[in-house]
Amino acid sequence: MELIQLNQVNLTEIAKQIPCPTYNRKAVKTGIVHVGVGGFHRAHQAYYMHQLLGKDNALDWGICGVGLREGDRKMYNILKKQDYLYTLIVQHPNGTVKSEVIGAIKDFLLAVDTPNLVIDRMAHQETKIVSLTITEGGYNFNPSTGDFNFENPAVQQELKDPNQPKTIFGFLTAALKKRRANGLPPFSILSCDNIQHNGDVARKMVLAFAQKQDAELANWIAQNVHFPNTMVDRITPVTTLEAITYLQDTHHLKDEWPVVCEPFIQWVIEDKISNGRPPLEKLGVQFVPDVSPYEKMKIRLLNAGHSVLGIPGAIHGHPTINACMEDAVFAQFMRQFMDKEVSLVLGMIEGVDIEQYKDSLEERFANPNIKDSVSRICSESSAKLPKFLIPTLQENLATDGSIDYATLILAAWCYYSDKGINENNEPLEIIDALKVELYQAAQQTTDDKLGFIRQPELFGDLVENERFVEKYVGFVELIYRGEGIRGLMEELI
Ligand code: CS2
Repeated sequence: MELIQLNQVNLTEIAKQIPCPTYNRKAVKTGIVHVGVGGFHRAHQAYYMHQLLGKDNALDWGICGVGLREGDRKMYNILKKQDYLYTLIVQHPNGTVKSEVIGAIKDFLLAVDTPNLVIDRMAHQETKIVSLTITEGGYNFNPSTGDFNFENPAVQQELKDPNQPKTIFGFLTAALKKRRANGLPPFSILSCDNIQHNGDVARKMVLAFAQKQDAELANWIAQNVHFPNTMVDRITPVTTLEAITYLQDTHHLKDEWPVVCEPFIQWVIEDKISNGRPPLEKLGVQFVPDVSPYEKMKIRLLNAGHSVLGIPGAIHGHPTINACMEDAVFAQFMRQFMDKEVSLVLGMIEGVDIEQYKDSLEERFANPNIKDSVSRICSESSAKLPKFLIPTLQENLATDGSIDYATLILAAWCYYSDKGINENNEPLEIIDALKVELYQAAQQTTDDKLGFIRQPELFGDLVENERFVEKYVGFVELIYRGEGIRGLMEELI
């Protein structure tokens, strides 16, 4: 049978096989401009908006995607060809697969091609929210000071010429300036990245940039723009050829970039969005006065737990997170890290059962149909571990708590960065903005066991802490002697 190309015209045909948008996409307005349309946005926020459009006919809340980087061109081309439609493939642990065509994205702009259209879209009166998934690195702060990094050449350029924005900061300020000039209220800026206090961080960075560019505008932003903190959650692996082939074989559907995800989904938003927001509470999104406990719990348990499996998993040769969970040593190591090193640091969270949360993470990580690659988890560890893992370690050092598990992971990260191959001599796929710096620092280990830790922007002053140093050096010696990471984990559990 011939394949059916995914696009608007073919939806009636496709709907015979897979649920498709039931709302009139033409009538949908663009209430949200979203920067950073990757797998996660498409599995999470866009899915929520899709449900809302279908459920309530809340037609104000369609999305215009924006790609800031040349690297977004592939997504742009494919989505454009498909009338911005794509398939979400939800993989349940028991093998049930539920696919659905998502229609919430209405349009997509590539900032490198049409910067002015991006500004106009953000400045349009229909736009109420600009949301972001620009990754931890996109916030452009110096990891050691937390201050805005004015050294960034793209930032320097756009400060010189505000009419040629390059980064998210240039675009947001240009659009806000335009709204202010046109007498329109600002949009809210909704960060959906895994950073603790993501809204506060976004606010600090936008204000620092705006202050340099136009002090009056900065003042207006400080007084009028809301930056709610949020906690977002849905495990979304990198799309593989398998997903594309699955749709072709099962539904005769040609979708060049579907998204695979787990059934679990969660979104907690600080309840302070100004100038209108979608009624997401109807879909179970939690609007709360303070997001901190939720985001801390998620980042310190889920995201850190992923790295605690992924880094040794990569070294040992486990390809995916579920393969790690099938290995009892890895599964127990991860759970004990959570029980012994994270739980105490987290303390009690009102209304949340942490034990139950940890149990649910075990189940989610073990989902055999997600096949989340350890290379995705290990990617950008230099942006992740200082936020996900190292604060837990520092807090345990301060209170004399257990540090064994987190320290072994840091020693393993050094080895991983240094060797570039796993214990079966297969090459590791290392994806990190600081790959070269990490490699160079790790290379010093033979002469200086603490060489890797002497990167203050990642490790702060850990190298000064005697208890940590003793433990770390011990683990480094054992790993470099070829003890095998799994054996070391086994000794701890
Ligand atoms: C992962 C996250 O790579 C990582 O850091 O832990 O992408 C994780 O899958 C999501 O935050 C889940 O919500």
